[in-house]
Amino acid sequence: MVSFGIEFLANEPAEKLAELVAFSEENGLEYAWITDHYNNRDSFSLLTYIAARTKTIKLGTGVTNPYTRTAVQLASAIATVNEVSEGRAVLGIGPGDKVTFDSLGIIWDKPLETIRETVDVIRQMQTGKKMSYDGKILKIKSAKLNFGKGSNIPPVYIGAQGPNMLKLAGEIGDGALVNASHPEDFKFAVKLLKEGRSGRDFSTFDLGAYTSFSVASKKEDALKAAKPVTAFIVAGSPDAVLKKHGISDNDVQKLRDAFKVSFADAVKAVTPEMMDAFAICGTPDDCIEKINGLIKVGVTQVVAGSPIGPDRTAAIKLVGKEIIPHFK
Ligand code: F42
Repeated sequence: MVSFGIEFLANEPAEKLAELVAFSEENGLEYAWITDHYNNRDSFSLLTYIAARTKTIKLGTGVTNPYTRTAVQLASAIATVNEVSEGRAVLGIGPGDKVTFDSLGIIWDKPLETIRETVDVIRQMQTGKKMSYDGKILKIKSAKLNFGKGSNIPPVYIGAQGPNMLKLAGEIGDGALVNASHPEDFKFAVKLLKEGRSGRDFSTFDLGAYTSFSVASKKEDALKAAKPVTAFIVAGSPDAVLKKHGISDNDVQKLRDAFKVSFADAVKAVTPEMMDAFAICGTPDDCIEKINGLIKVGVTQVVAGSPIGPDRTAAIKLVGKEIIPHFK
């Protein structure tokens, strides 16, 4: 059974995002993921505001990191969202990225161990009991949340791409959010996630495809909206990933050179192979076909990420009316 989520960047006012998430809820989406970048609005504040404006949709950080907030602060923040949303919070957490932390003067060290220990501390804190922690990285003499009944501990999803992070996600996560839109990427991810799970039951693990998604009644409109996002993904992807998707060096070089001239030129250099590799895009039927390919390799949640469609509300409606019913 596949569930549907939607991603919103935290770069819009809370009121606007609350409206969009409530509309997503009305259209049958089950998860709303709010991105977390220090220079955008605070993800947890937005989730708390959205929680008060919605009833059933689950609300997650998509994804926070263990460096810009301490583990105990993350524990309090997600427990607050959980309290306001009456148990709908989900903690999405990933290692963040070195470039950002370098510019902030934050030492981005041992991301694997840091994620492992941060998740451990957050889970212990959610019990509401007094705790101490003597990890390789985190040392906590005594900590206790003064609220939260410890009854329902928010699930933890790991934002992961690299092999070691994927293994760790399989080992400690209730789910994972993998930034990819193509079955080939998920075949790779599932193998590592299962390795991390090492024999434990994988059937309850929720593997989220955090996709670049664009749906419209006319394919060309969906394509037009998706190409700019794909141009960025290709420009920033390691060569090995591009090779794996059979994208020619020549096409990649053309796009990278075009970026130096103008963004419009780079968008023009996006090829159909690039769109196929890095986006779920087209009419509802086109998207259904791609989603079937993801389900076949083990994806259990499809997250509609930017741009969602040329017209976001029309796209959310198409997801609700024509795509989700196909999978029920
Ligand atoms: N990042 C954000 O900051 N904000 C977001 O809103 C966000 C959303 C998001 C959604 C889905 C998703 O999948 C990722 C998302 N990200 C977001 C990005 C995320 O935070 C990470 O940057 C992204 O997942 C890439 O991280 P990664 O999975 O590739 O892991 C990094 C750390 C990596 O390099 N991993 C390698 C690996 O094999 O997994 C090496 C890791 C490793 O082995 N490290 C060793 C260790 O001990 O930690 C140390 C190695 C050494 O000696 O330095």
